[in-house]
Amino acid sequence: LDKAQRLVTGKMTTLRPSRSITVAIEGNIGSGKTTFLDHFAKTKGIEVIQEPVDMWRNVRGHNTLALMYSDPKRWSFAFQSYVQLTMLDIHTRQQKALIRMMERSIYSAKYCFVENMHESGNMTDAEYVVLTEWFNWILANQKVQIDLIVYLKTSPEVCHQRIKQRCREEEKAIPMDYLQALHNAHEDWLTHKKFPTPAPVLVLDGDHKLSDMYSVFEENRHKILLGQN
Ligand code: DCP
Repeated sequence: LDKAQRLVTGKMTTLRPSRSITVAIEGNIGSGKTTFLDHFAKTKGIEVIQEPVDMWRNVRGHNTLALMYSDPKRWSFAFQSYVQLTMLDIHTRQQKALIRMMERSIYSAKYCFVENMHESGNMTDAEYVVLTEWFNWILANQKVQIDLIVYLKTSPEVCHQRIKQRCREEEKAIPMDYLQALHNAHEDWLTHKKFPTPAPVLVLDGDHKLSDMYSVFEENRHKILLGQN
């Protein structure tokens, strides 16, 4: 609490960081990121930015998410190029509140998804280096600051269950192997530091049932709102 300002309004105590911060929520597909963001969106003074999945589904009439899942070898590069652009757009938008929370980041797009697509043979070496050059240029020339990563660590089996339940059309055929590979990619990056982490990492166990997840979020509220792991 050292750097924090404590604002006491009536019986409510609000914790605020001493400067504006950005918290990125990371974790596998179906790990519970949206639930996390919806929960904190209820707190005043937090700007929540959901992932632009709807933009990926409609790029001037083209559903690039569906194309990527239907033929990953053909479409992974185009899809991830657009993901990288939309993430850059979000990172560089002017912050509207003291605390910004965003779903994923340009970092997980590169270190988890692009790396996985390249390793699995769905992206050629040439496509991979072009995206990597863009990524490196962005990091060198743009402000893509994150102050805390909240990593929702959820087992691939639980993610699979949740994806089946929510029935997003494009994701119907996602196999367990893909979720396992993406889980490993998140672990390699955020636990084993295979790639640089742009901020401290707070790990939350995402395997609890929904009603218990809210307690996990609340137990960690102070750390999250102060940008500490
Ligand atoms: N996706 C992708 N490449 C990225 C980011 C996302 O292929 N760089 C895909 C995976 C999913 C969809 O986009 O099919 C959305 O994935 P997320 O895990 O980012 O979001 P969810 O809505 O699945 O998150 P959660 O269920 O945790 O709320």
